[in-house]
Amino acid sequence: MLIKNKKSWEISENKATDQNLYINRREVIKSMGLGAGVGLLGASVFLPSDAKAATKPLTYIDGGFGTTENKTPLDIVTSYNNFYEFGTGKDDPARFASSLITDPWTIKVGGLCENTGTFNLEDFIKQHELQERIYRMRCVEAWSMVIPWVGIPLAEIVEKLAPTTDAKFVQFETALRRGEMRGVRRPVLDWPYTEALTMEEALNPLPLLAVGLYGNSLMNQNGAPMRLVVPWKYGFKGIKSIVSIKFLKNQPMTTWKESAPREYGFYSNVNPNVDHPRWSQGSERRIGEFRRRDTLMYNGYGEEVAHLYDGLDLTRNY
Ligand SMILES: Nc1nc2c(c(=O)[nH]1)N[C@H]1C(S)=C(S)[C@@H](COP(=O)(O)O)O[C@H]1N2
Ligand SMILES: [Mo]
Repeated sequence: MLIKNKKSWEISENKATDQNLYINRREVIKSMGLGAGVGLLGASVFLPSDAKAATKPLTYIDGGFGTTENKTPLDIVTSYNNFYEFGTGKDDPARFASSLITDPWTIKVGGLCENTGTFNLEDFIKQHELQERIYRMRCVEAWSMVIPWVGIPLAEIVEKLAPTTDAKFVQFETALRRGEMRGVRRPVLDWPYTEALTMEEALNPLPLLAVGLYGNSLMNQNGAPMRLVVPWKYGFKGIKSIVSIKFLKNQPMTTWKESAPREYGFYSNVNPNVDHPRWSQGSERRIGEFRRRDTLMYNGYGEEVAHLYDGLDLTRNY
């Protein structure tokens, strides 16, 4: 007991030191006026060396989803984010998410499955081999990136947890820590952020529980220590900093659908033919490129997932 306490104290002390170092380096960069060349989007200043300093290298295999497209540079992936728990500005997560304590981290597994319980993240991960998957990510706001994720196929984890035959949906929940997440002090969304997939979607080979990107563990702004990536759906389905996984019989409410049901549906598959009520979904701005790109049906992953939606009316926003 005593040893355990001492250990966790040591960890937080180390973390605090890292954070200060990290902030100081950013201040130095700012004061040197080096920001302009990096701040392509006017987002906060971030150099790849900063990003590396706060993460650790991972061991992984090639997950078989390469790309000929240009990957979005690391400094953009880690500085232009949506993570409303830390504020609604694109640069808020990079500025404020370091306050989230991600070690130790536990995941609660519940609902209709055999292996319910509360697991340490390391125990959860160590039974699996990490894979790199390079996926397009299309935000519902009509911008996109190409990101080399490192993680575990969700299907592998679902199979390990052994859902019962009654389980038709899997629901995820983000941490809710008022002291560590400055954005949750305002009722911007109905916290905690939740998302869900049908069991069929969860068992498809594409969805990834990501623990890293560009070969290193995730930074907090990208959803450390573990977040979902569902490349054929709008980015908001990719819930960050997951603390709970639950198997359900009925379709649960999800955060963005609850917030604006006429604008965001449960499925939210990328579909260039169904516009958002306030903007077109026909094209997108690939961050870092000059010309807009056409948005692809299912974000280009139709071969893998179109069969999941046979019989669904694709002219509607679900
Ligand atoms: N908990 C939580 N998860 C979230 C969000 C959020 O605000 N809170 N934003 C979503 C949205 S809208 C997008 S586009 C992606 C962005 O992921 P990235 O910042 O790692 O690129 O995260 C998604 N996951
Ligand atoms: Mo998004």
